[in-house]
Amino acid sequence: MYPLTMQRKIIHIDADCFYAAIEMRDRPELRGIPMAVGGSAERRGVLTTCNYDARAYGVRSAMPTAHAMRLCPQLTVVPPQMHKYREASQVMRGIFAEFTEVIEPLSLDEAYLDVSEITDETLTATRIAKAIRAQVRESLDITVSAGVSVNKFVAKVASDWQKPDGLTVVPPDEVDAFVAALSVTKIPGVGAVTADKMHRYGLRTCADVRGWSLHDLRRRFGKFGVVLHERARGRDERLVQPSRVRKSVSVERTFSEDVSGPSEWAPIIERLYINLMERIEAAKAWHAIDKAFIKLKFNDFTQTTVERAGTKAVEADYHDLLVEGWERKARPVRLIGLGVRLMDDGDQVSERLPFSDPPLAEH
Ligand code: TTP
Ligand code: MG
Repeated sequence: MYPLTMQRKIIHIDADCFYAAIEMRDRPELRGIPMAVGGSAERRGVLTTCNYDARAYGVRSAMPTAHAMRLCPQLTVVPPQMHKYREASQVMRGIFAEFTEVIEPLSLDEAYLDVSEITDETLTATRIAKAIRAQVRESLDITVSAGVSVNKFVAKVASDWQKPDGLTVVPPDEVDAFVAALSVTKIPGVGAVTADKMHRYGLRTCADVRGWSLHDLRRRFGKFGVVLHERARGRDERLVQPSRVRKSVSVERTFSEDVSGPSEWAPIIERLYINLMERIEAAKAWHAIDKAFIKLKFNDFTQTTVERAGTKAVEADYHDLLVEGWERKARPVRLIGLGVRLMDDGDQVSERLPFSDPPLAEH
């Protein structure tokens, strides 16, 4: 059996006061003053969002505009321009797609990314998050906050941690302590009613929840008790579900020191092959395998790929393909990738493929 102690790397991205940020970008006179996007008070309008200056007055999303005006009489309210927000959202998704195919958008301004597949030593999840933040700022002139951790729950809490314009990384060995101290209200699904109930039982932090057995949590909170039991321990197995069909599954590894060639790489290939099998299994993509492919980057930074159709991705194929690719240059290698291309017809592949369970930590 393959070891299943795989570590995932999940990034959650959420733009800061998204609609308001776009309006401030386009109308500089709105910057630095409390402003909101929404319907007018006279027409019993509601706010979609507001900038952080307005939040200082207690103004919030979904608040009736009339109420917001009482909290902050100088509030400037502008009407929404959805086409602009949709366009900005497209640009953001294009930036995410430069890094991974495994993107699950949650709304126009929010998405999960699974970057576990990227095992390049120079491109850690934290670097990817930094690069995304910088590119969004550059292309759109707005800020996004990002959270990086081992699962969706912790990544999402982390992206909110230092909003606006924040980056919070919770590495694997800090998840336990980070979650222990969290208020239960940070657990998605704990709204005002559940929070009140939990507080009545003395459950304020995730550490408090850990003191309860699964049995007791289920008894008091029903099915949601199972979620509470998991989240309180920083666990969340939910996959990042790409909205687009995957076209390939692959693993790759960059070396800190170049590998001279086939005579040296057998153990590396073996390990990568196991990772690839795990990926395919996690993506439930066995039936859709169409081709096997390899990728090599040489120490002169040129890159080559070799494909073989009509294979079910057996290990011997990869050895052949790697040798074929290597002989094109016969130079030391700085990156090796193994993958499969997937057919885009067939019942299951045309659905959203759940992806991706994590690789063995390859460093
Ligand atoms: P959010 O990400 O929830 O809020 P936000 O981006 O405005 O602020 P934050 O910095 O806290 O992330 O929502 C994204 C956009 O969705 C928001 O700009 C406006 C819209 N929206 C509504 O139209 N109605 C709502 O009730 C909420 C919460 C958001
Ligand atoms: Mg947002």
